[in-house]
Amino acid sequence: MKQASTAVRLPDVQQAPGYVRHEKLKAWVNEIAALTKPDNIYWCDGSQQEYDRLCNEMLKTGTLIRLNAEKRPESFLARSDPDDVARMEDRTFVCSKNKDDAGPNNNWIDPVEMKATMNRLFDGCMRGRTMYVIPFSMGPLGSHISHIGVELTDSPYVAVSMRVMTRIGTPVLDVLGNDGFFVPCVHSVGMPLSPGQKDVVWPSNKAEKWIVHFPEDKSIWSFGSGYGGNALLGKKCFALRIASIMAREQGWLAEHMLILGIQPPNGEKRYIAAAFPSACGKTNLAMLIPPNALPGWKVTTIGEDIAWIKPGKDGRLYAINPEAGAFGVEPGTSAKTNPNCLEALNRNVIYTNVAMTPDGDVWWEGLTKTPPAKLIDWQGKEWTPDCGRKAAHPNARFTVPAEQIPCIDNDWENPAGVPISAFLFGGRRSTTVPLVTEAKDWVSGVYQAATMASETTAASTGAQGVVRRDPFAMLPFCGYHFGDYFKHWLEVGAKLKNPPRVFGVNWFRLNQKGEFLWPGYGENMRVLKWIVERCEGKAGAEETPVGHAPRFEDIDFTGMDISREQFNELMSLDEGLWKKELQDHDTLFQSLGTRLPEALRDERKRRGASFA
Ligand code: TSX
Ligand code: MN
Repeated sequence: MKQASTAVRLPDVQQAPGYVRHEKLKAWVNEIAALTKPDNIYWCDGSQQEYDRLCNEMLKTGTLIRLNAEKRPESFLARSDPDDVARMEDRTFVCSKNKDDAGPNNNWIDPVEMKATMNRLFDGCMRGRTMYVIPFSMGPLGSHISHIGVELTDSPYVAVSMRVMTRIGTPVLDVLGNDGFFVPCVHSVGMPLSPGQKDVVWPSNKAEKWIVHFPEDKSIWSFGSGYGGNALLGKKCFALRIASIMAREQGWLAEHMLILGIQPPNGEKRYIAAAFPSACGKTNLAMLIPPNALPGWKVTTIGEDIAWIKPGKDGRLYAINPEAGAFGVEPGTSAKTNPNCLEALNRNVIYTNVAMTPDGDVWWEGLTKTPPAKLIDWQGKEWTPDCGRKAAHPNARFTVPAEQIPCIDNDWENPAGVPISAFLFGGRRSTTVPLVTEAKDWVSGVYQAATMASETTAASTGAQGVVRRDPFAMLPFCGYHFGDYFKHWLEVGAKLKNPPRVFGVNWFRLNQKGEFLWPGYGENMRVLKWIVERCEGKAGAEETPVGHAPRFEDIDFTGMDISREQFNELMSLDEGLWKKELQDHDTLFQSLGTRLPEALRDERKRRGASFA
């Protein structure tokens, strides 16, 4: 990045604290300060006192509102600018030297041009504000699977959110040492203040928003947005886009996956990693409560969004959750859909864009069947059930420490990671795709994951039932060409002694009347049980053109009302629909050109032949 044209002598308050020994880090912080020209630089130590102080400052400016101390102790509400409410995929760029390396799955601009743009935008963009220096670890401190980043941001909301979502502060600098590797992350809301100018509660830049990744530098620049994945750069930008690039270079996997533990009544505990596109209830699956009819089965959570997975010396895969908190969607979260999550949310939560009750509690669509008679909506306006507007924004979020999840796994911070027995790939499909299948081998599993898709919901896009391919649920998150990514998956699997088994699931199949054929939620435990027993060689299956599938008698339906006929409908393969499905796979594969691995082209041929 641009060097300060003249040596800038910073006032003493802006010097790095004495305990910072990493010269490259100090030089980079000074370089970015010289470019962005903040009034102050503040190095975060990560302490509770610091968190409390920053929250108190935001209470004064109105960025945060304190919630009812009895009902939601130590919890806050933030209301974002109505134009800054979600990740912006069309403003997200991967700027590799070679355009083809970014692939058709990423927006690309030449890195030289993009760096000029960044230097223009960031010049003086922090005037009137404090620049927070946030050293953070993705993954448990010191784990051989973890990596360190440093985010520079002019948003105190980002600083406190990063403390919940990652491990931050001086312990991270200790691990970093004098010359450790870190991913440099620069973030600005893009709204400098002139002397005397009054701030707004949610500063952002209306005209320009950029979320930019430089694969060769492993650096991240984000401008103009203060929301979620645009601004908390450890999450989607680092832990998925940049990490996926690092993982390919270093022989591991950075995936958009939940990790859950399954403890059978009298058996070995197993860990499963599962990828789902949005609107499939990933957080609900990560915190699933098994039905009473399956006594002794227990589910625990390692993570609900991202998994970093590394081959171990024993030829198995070991996974960590790189995050320390959850940043999840509120609408739809209830005592019915996810009691564990709801319990996690009763203290120490930063709520963003939910509605507030007259007594300072929170509410969102789906929390209760009947909405409260009066609310303040996510934009701070008075709301009544008949007013015709949503009370909470559909993308309203909670930010909560992972340790508050009641079913969090004892090993969720184990630096060695947990061994993965199976991968699950899911999607929301009203037709075509059966409840569950097992791929016959690793290549077939990679094919299944590469061709996975989900139907849009009216809530997510306004359009109902449009099938979108979302390979590995990584479409917005893979930092390089999807063809190379599939090849990397094939190569990682080929080196394993005992690769995890690969399963496909679909909780969302409908009958002719448009009703769900499968009850979902806790009842999904029956599918998980079959999966665990397959891993142990105990459960039966039949061969089908799309993999091994359970027969009615292979799944434990104790205490559940489902007939053989209903099950067969749920599992049925329609030849006409599958021929169309396979053509859709061709369209995806053609878009990847010569970088599509030959093994997947061959698998496509095999599948075509098996339906003929
Ligand atoms: O999260 C869901 N899961 C996974 C749970 C572990 N949802 C919610 C998706 C939106 C985020 C589901 N919705 C699931 C599911 O398994 N299944 C369905 C579909 C469904 C919806 C309502 C019913 C049944 C299925 N209701 C009744 O049967 C009464
Ligand atoms: Mn996600």
